[in-house]
Amino acid sequence: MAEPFYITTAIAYPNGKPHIGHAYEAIAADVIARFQRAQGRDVRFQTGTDEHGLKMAQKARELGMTVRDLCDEMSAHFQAMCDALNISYDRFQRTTAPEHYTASQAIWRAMADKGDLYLDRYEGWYSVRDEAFYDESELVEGEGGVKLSPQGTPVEWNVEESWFFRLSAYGDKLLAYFEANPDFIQPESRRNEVISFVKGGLRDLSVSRTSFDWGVPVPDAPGHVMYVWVDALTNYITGLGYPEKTPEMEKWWPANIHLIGKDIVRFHTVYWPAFLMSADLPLPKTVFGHGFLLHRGEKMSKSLGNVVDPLELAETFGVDALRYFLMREVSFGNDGSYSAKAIVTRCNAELANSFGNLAQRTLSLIFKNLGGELPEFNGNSFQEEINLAEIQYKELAEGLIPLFEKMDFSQGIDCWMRAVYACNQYIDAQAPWKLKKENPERMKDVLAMLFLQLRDLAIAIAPVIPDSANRLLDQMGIPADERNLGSIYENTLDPYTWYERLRQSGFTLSQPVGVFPRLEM
Ligand code: ME8
Repeated sequence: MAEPFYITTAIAYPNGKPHIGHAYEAIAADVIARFQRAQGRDVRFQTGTDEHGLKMAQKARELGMTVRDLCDEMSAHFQAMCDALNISYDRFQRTTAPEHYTASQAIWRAMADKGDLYLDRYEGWYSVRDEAFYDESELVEGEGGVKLSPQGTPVEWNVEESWFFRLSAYGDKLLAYFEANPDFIQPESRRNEVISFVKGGLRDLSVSRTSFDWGVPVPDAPGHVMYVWVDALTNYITGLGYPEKTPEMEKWWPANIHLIGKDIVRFHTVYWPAFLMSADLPLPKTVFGHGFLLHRGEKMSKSLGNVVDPLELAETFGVDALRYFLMREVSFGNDGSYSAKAIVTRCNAELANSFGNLAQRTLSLIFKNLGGELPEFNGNSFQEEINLAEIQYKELAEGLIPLFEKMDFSQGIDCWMRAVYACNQYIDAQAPWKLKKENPERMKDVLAMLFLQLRDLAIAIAPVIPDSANRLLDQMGIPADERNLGSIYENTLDPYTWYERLRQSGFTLSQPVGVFPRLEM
């Protein structure tokens, strides 16, 4: 039975259209999901929208719409973005869905039954933009002495009756959990930040609001809606049928990865685990806080209005070019910068000129010189082939695959590029176009060797650029059920079986069609 692997993204606030930061997170999660599927795991991938809270209510008022209409309109844009970017999600969870009210109220009741909720008065600072409460000591001073949150957003003094969650009781349990599970918070730098935050002492958390009503009603407490983060975090189990003990809950929970941005690590590694402990539910295995995409060194956000439309970028340069660039250029976990020029330069150099050119040269030569018939493979008899096979194994099986498993995508793609370069060096050195006259038997060996390597290169990069890689593999006649990463190991041990099977099946190449167009500025 394939090992289950459950991955989630953060659910975005649909108070505007998605920006490139949202696209980045969805793409990264999709690369992980596709990579894990190609490793033979049974993957469930959930994303969605976070539709409650003051921020949504205020935005709707500003636009003169009902909140529900705003949610419906904007949530559809997020789902459309996922579809346009080829995001292979299994479920899109909206927090205004009826089943989500059931799940949120159930976790609330479980925390209440534990004795972790009590009624008191909240007095303190709140940032609507972050939907977060802050301690006086965390605030920073902005221009003209105004108080700002540590994220640089405005805060307001808030006084209201509120339910509190006994977060203070969970500090030691959380620290013990972090200690026992060193992979829980990634990357390492975020782990250290969280540990020192918890060590500094946790205060009880205000978890209900009475000053507005756009939220999940608190059970048995008229006038109170849940603090938006309580219901938002619960989305990860709503989709599995919580509170019922469903087969989905049994199979997929706890999640393998919550993929989120660095600004919301505290919510996922302190609040959420404490809620789960309180409700007697197991904790997710990993929370990975990725970095921010910066546009000319500036943070992008809907609220600041310097938003880049990811769909425009995808339309201009192609979905796979955008996906490749983001995973290649940004060291995963760190911040990264994007520009149109950088996308064009990177994709032209690596996809069009290196990999695309290798594929086009190899397949065209087989098509033109051999009528599209795959040549018999007698390779591995020459040192050149042995060397190339060794490089490929090192860069893909021992390079890209373990690096992608660790979510080190840029280094993994670096290995892949070295494997591509090695093939290009091989084709240049062997010059099969000359061998046609000089030594046609040798030409066949070289082209067969290149065909073998091309298959592995395409399978290895498919999680990043699924559409282009699959179009190439389609042209090469590689059956869909053979496009898994395990076949890269098998190929090295036994390159003949699949190749002979394909040859014997009578497959012939058609005129190859390039899949990596050169991009223009
Ligand atoms: O935080 N670069 O929603 P959100 C990279 N609803 N990632 C970015 C980014 C950028 N410039 N800007 C935002 C929320 N993100 C909550 C989440 S989860 C239970 C609730 C990331 O719409 C951000 O870090 O503000 C987060 O992971 C996601 O986009 C949604 O952000």
